[in-house]
Amino acid sequence: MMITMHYLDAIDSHTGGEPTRVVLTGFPDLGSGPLAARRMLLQQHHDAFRAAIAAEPRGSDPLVCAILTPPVDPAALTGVLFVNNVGTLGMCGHGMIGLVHTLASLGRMGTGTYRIETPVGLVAVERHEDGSVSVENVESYRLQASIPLDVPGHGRIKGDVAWGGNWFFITHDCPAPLVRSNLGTLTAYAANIRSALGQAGISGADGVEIDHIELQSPSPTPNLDARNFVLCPGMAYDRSPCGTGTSATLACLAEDGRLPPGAIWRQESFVGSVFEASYRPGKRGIWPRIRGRAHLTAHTRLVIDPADPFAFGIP
Ligand code: PYC
Repeated sequence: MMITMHYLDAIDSHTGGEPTRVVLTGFPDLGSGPLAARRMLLQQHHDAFRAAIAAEPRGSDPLVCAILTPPVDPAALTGVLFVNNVGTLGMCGHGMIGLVHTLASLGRMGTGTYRIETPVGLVAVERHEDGSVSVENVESYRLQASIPLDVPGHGRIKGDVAWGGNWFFITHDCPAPLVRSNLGTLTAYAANIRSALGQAGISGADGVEIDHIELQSPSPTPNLDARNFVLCPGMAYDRSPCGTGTSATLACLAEDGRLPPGAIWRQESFVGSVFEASYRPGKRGIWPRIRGRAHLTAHTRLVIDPADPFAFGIP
């Protein structure tokens, strides 16, 4: 139980409109075990701190926080755990771009290639001369292709189950154009898909819940390959084109023979921001590479006041 004010230093940024908060100091110690174990430790013992930094009133629904933790492999620059308003993430593409931009702004990295540990594997990042960042994500693959799903109110749809560092259900069956005026309709539809997946017992590998739903459509913008709408686990939509969702999409495109290795895929987000993506073949699937750009928005000192009834979020 805290009896004095607690402070955490953080830097906020956004990547294609999607916010990231890099927590530099003040988060409870997560030990020195493998990052997957530290993720579990966080879930089991420090969930209140997660809510304090990521959820309202200090955070917001779309915000992803990047908690720095020492790497296991000394060759890696750092370890990172990503959390949001409702829990933890395996990986986060927009968040990784925000993290690299933030560390560069602090002088902790220059241009060139670095490795960063996540609970789902090692990620290679490259900061380019122009300030953009490439992320070579964890190996991504499609688990199930074109599976039918009955969605109440919509009938039978089809979609792919794919891994891009998080689990995705990706469908081209959209109830309305992917434009902002349809936000309510798209959110309700994607939420229905998520419940229908649960009810039908459709999951990622090892029974892990599919907690990200990606709607894909052609982009109305010339020279862009597709536009998406990604519903994140906490019911917010991703303002960025979603790095892990784009990775999962690439895995499906590769398997369908629709995108050759090395070719550029320009993925547009729901708000019009763009990631450039490509891949090299892997053993099980593909190794995706996502390029985007982040911008700083704040240097913040978060305060947790023990007298605040909402110090650890709004229950
Ligand atoms: O960019 O991978 C991503 C992501 C996941 C959730 C929000 N953004």
